[in-house]
Amino acid sequence: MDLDSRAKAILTANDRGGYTVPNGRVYPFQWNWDSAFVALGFDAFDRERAWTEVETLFKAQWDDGFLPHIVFWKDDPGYFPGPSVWATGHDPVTSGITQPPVAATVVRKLWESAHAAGQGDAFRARLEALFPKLLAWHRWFRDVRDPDKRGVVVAMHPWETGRDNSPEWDAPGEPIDVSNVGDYVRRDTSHLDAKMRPTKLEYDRYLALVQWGRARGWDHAEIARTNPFQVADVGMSMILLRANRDLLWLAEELGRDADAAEIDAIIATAEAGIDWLWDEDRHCWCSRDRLTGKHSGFVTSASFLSFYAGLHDPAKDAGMLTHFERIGARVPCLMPSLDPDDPGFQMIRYWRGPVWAVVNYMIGTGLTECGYDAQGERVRRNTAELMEKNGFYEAYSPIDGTGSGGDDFSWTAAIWLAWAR
Ligand code: 9YW
Repeated sequence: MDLDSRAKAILTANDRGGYTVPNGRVYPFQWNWDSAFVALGFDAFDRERAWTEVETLFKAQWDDGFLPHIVFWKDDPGYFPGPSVWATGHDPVTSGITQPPVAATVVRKLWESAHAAGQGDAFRARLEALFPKLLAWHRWFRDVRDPDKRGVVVAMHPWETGRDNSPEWDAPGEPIDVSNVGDYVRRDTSHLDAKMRPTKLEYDRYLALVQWGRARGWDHAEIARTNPFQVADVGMSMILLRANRDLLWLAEELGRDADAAEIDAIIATAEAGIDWLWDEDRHCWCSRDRLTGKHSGFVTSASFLSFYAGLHDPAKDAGMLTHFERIGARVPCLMPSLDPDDPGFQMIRYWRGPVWAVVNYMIGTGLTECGYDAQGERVRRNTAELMEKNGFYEAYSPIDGTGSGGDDFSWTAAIWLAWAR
């Protein structure tokens, strides 16, 4: 079977009727940012189904605008922690944390593609229905995830960042008390080699934070005030800035002037404040602990999302392009999730080395939009090569292309269809 057909077959097989699981065995529920990227893949062959993917995700939105990172439409024993551990009491049952807000950017793409195909009229009502939901989620970020009004996203859990066990969370995670976590049985390491997965200490911290939120009834404002882990994540911050630019574009498209002015103000706050994430010593964008003020000092794949965020600063761009060239000379396949010159770099352990196709899509798109065509094309080509050689894995080694995590992975197949091929 050719790669296009294989990618479509993966999305079709992982479709559970209105939503798509990232991988049937390892991740048997609907994940937030996975679904948004999956919609881009469906859009290459089934426009109707693409819109439904996003609409189903937003059916799980809470009244305050919060959009959960997992929706447990149907229970499944294959994943831990499941709905009873989160105990959010929401219907449908969801987790209590969010994930990187790529949805507005995806919805703009879906809309542009419908429009270009002459189907603008047919999809306009669906865009009009989604718009206020996207805006409500973005307001939620502004109101409960940016306490210092810097225009960044302060993550309350490593899982919230989507880059679960990045070393960026090691030092900020130290104050998390894991002494009362209790016994639990992980499911991930029964599906996958433990060498690929987070360590026991990391999992204890994840669970301690889930227990913290649950003990506070998932009151997001209270959690934001008291949580022992509060990190301004460079990835989410760049992604949200980009998403707000796309939401502004949509507001203008729909003639929603008051909303456009409000989104404009959110963008202005970010443009004025996001420099807080620039680490002058490392000459790099990186995450920063809100509680200690310390920069992580790690060059990660998320560092390269400043282009996608539409930031233009000649000195900072030059700094990032220098890192790009250095890393590009060290590994055949960009973009490793951690700098290969870092002593903690590992070829297959989650978010400490492997390449994720979705992050590459954002990095490559951003570089190309900013006029760095050769760099953007290198990222796209490397992404395609990984899939051509090894199929549609969750992630890949930047050194030899070995697949890691689950195979037949939805968002990887989607990125092939939407961009890499
Ligand atoms: C986990 C589904 C999710 C992604 C995350 C990724 C991983 C879940 O898989 O997290 O339990 O490890 O880190 O970004 O949404 O693909």
